[in-house]
Amino acid sequence: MIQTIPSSPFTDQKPGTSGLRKKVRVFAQPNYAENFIQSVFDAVQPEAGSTLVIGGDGRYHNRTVIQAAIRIAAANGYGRVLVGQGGILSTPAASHVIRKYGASGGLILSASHNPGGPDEDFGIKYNIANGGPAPEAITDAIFARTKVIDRWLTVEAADVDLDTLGSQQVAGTTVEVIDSVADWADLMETLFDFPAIRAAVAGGLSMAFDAMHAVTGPYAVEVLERRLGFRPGTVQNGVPLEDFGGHHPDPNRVHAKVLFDLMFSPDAPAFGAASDGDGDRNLIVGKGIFITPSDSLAMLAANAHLAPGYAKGLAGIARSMPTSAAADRVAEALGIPAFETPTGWKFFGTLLDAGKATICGEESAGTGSDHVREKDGLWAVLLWLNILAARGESMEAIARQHWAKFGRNYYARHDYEALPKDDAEALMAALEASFPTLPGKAFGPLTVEKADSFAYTDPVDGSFSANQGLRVLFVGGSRIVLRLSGTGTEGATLRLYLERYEPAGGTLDADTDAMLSDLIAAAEAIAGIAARTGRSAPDVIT
Ligand code: G16
Repeated sequence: MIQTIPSSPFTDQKPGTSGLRKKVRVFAQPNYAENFIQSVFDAVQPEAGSTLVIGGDGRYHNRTVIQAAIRIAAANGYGRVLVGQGGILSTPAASHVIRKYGASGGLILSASHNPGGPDEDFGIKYNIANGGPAPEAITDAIFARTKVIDRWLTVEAADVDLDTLGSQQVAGTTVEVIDSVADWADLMETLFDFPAIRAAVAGGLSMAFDAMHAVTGPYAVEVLERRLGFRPGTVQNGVPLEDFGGHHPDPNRVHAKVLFDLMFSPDAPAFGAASDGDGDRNLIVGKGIFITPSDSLAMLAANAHLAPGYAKGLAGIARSMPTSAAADRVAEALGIPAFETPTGWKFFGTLLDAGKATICGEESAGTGSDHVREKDGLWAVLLWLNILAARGESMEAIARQHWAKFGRNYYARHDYEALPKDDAEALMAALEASFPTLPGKAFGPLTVEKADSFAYTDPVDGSFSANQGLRVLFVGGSRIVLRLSGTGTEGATLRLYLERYEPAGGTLDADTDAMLSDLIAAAEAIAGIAARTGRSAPDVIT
């Protein structure tokens, strides 16, 4: 029996870079999550009997929202709901499950790398039938619906047992609790040379993986320890916890400090990696060498043919605008197209679907390929392992050879977190207003060539997205980019991206901070971050 629950709109349900992310206490308000989920279904209007996938990263509030979502899905005519066991599905695994079982879409419950717990963050994201995040046309329609919604639908039914594999009925809808890991792990075996990696492991290839008490623990234990033979204990912090053990599950040098310190110690294994809350991001660090996400994308693309799944070559490489241009040089050398999209994995979806790009990546530690429609943290780890096994060289040797051939894009991102929203917006507005005066101006040794606000026309479907970040490009190829994050839940986060290119034969072995110091000074002179925000230093440098 379908129940209609009267409700009224919330004004703050605009999806950001990757779905709706808010504090748990916001999501826990009566009708809040229900309104949003109903708005999704109202916007996408699933055909009766469609399949929906539901899974999350296991954070606090996951199970509560999953139970509500199952009932709302049943009331909205879904015929089948696939849920990961324990409510767990990593974001890339959810993408694969949507594709594999022909679902019309999925709800992914995660706030990614943001902390979890009663006072921390939660999120809901809708993915479409290709397995990827809903494009802007759909998120705009969902937002429009949230502004006028006056009811949500549910059914009277007991909670589903999320921990036992198998089928249950909820008011005529079949709910299948599926193994969270198996489908995705099997997919990995089709892409990578597991026997070669196993042989390298038996021959002494060592690694450390920090699952950050987030969703990738079970996935990493399955592929790294069980299927590839890394010693038990290779996966650290492998049990998903509702509060991630009180840490930020953000795989960077600040929040994965223990792994970082290990990799720069005499006891370092050959390879170190970490993943984030929902398993789509990756951190890659070799013994004594950090590989920036932008460089990792470029190096993976340059070596991907060594893995069976990519042996026939790549159709193209796509990166988000703030990501360094390192991958573009690889694309050029391979004679394949390079695409520059706005920030947000959703912008890669059309390129992947059209077969125009095979590998995509972002500076925010996301890398992936056409095997799913999300970035995939452990996929990047496995491709690196495949490359290490095939080349038999160290991470450092591979990185140095790459820079010697392609040149090096020195790169850093400075984040200023929890700024008052008005201040951050005023800073961006003033910066943009100054753009007409900038070309030709010198800041230390740097001269501005061009300054603009990045806009994008999708080459596949023609959709247009404006205001995707402010860029100041200098003569010689260096640049700064400023944007406001679309994933934070507190005030505004200002991101300053810094990039300097040194061609092959140039200074390839210098300290990144030193190489970027002129750009940092220019950014301050141009955008006045310290002056306007009162912050003398960024909160996080990645
Ligand atoms: C999400 C998006 C990414 C984006 C990142 C950072 O990642 O999927 O495409 O690069 O946010 O976005 P922003 O700079 O707006 O905070 P995730 O891992 O948080 O889902």
